[in-house]
Amino acid sequence: EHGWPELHRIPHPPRRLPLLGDVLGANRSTPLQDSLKFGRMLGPIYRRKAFNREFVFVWGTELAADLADETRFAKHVGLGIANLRPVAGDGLFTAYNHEPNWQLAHDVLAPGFSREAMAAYHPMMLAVAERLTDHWDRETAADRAVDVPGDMTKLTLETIARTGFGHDFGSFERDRPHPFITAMVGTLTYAQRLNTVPWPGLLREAARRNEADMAYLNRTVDELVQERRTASGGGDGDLLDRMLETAHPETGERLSAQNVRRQVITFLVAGHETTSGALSFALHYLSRHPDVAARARAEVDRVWGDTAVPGYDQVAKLRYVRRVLDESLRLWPTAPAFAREALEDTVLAGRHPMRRGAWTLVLTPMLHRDPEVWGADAERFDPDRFDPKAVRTRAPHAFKPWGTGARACIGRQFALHEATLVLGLLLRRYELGADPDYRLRVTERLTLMPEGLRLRLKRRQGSA
Ligand code: MNH
Repeated sequence: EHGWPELHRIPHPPRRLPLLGDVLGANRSTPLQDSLKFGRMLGPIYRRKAFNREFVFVWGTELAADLADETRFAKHVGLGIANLRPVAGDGLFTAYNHEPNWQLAHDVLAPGFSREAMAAYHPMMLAVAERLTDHWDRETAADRAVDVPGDMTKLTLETIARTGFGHDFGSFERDRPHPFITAMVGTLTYAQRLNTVPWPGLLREAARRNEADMAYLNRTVDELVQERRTASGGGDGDLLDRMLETAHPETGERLSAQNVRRQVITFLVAGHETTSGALSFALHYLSRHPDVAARARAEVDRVWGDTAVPGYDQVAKLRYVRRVLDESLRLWPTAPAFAREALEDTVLAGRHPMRRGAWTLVLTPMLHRDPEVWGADAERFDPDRFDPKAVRTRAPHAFKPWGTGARACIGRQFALHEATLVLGLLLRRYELGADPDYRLRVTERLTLMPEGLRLRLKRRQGSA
């Protein structure tokens, strides 16, 4: 039961088939980009049918703004996210709103993203960035192009592992991705594929591999926790310390061992995959817009001067670099959708009745291209869309890369600090040369990533 009494008023694709519904002709490996095509064709609210179930999609700004009302709507754990429950259970990202472990873990972990906590992560973020530039210096000296998404994934995995868990995966010392990454990509891809078949039994072979991937993730995490429990010193109040040691300030409750396992997996995955994509898209656009890159680089030179190592406070001062990131997240929000459900019977935007529990998926890449807000040139990359005056005068809730409300991204400041710092360091050190033959292709595994993006770098004169 879909819970939309007037579903017939919501447009759907013209060709519908029994059983298969609207899936035929759809590309199974790019469900999100497929949904964007339907969005362009059908407008700000539409539905698709898959295996006799109706799904409602929304991308109009007015509708998205109404769905942000926390008194009438809340996060819905559905589709791709629900498929991650076997791995991440009631971890922060996949918890149902009513599960007590959500509030408990949220309250215990939120201080891990405070200003003080972030300032303590800063030197570790710098150390990881240095491993990246060492690697890119070597590639560049050998006249090789660099593998942007591959290396951004190494960078962001090492960053969350070090800052959050005091762990080193040694990603930069490996030729192939760490098996943790392979297992993670396996489970994300499997979770996405589950949405493309009428019953999971059709993926028996893939399900077997998924079991093995999940077992590997659990093993890795158990070892990491064991390491900490037997270590003499703690982690100086890092995320793992909080998970293991910190009691809730009011109730005194602690996370159970099983829940810690789920939080560690959640943070290792949520804490790097989307940031890696965001950095990769930003580098793609910087390489394609030399004027933007020059302006951003001039800002870095001006704000950082010749300080060898930028301090914590010098990162947020890179206002234009930050706009480059925002504009990249506008065009390719790397967690490209979030779901909202009605808390009571209500009427969406005064037009679409929803029963309690009915839900819809907000397609952020389309929301971020709504011509009524972003103009007829919404496809164009232009960081000036985020200068303070433009932001002040824009409709609220038109930019939602971090989701919305109580369940919005807890790691937002972490991701922004890390990504701004790294872009600053890279702009200061290299000229970014695009491959003129590269056409942006976006791969999906619930998250988005520019596929096959390589850049040729040149060390800048006098860069330390
Ligand atoms: Mn993050 C939730 C996007 C970086 C940890 N994140 C969300 C949601 C979006 C999102 C969207 C809401 C999903 C939903 O409503 O179903 N997150 C991002 C993006 C980046 C990102 C685009 C980087 C760019 N996220 C990070 C980082 C961390 C992190 C870094 C951790 C260090 N995110 C989370 C967690 C949640 C979340 C945990 C779930 C929060 C909750 O439900 O309480």
